[in-house]
Amino acid sequence: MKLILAIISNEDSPQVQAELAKNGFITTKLATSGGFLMSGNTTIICGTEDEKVEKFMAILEEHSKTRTQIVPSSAAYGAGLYSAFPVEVAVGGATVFVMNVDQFYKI
Ligand code: 2BA
Repeated sequence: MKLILAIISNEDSPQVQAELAKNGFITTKLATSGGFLMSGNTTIICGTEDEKVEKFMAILEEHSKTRTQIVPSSAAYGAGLYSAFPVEVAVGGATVFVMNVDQFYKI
């Protein structure tokens, strides 16, 4: 059995969690924040069978992959960017830890 900790953006969280549930994953969602940007992100905890990790990763690939988005410069201003033109910013992305589980109890 594996324990997966997946840190994803808040924006991707509803879609990722819905898709995981649809595929039979039981998850717990934590409101977290990164130590570097100090902004909110979402950590999903999931205990699952070894053979289902691949499916979990495929769902993350589909729904929280890093991609770029063109935003008006005013939208990027909060991130410390300012330009007279729309700017391209990276959004989404996932940081995933997969750990072996020694014991698992439900009491
Ligand atoms: P990512 O590497 O994609 O990380 C996104 C978020 O995932 C991080 O948010 C953090 O909450 C979590 N995370 C990433 N690696 C981790 C790890 N080894 N252990 C535990 N949690 C981890 P932030 O800390 O706010 O970082 C946001 C983004 O800033 C990072 O994106 C990375 O591109 C950059 N970054 C983070 N630390 C940096 C540093 N010391 N120097 C330069 N850039 C940094």
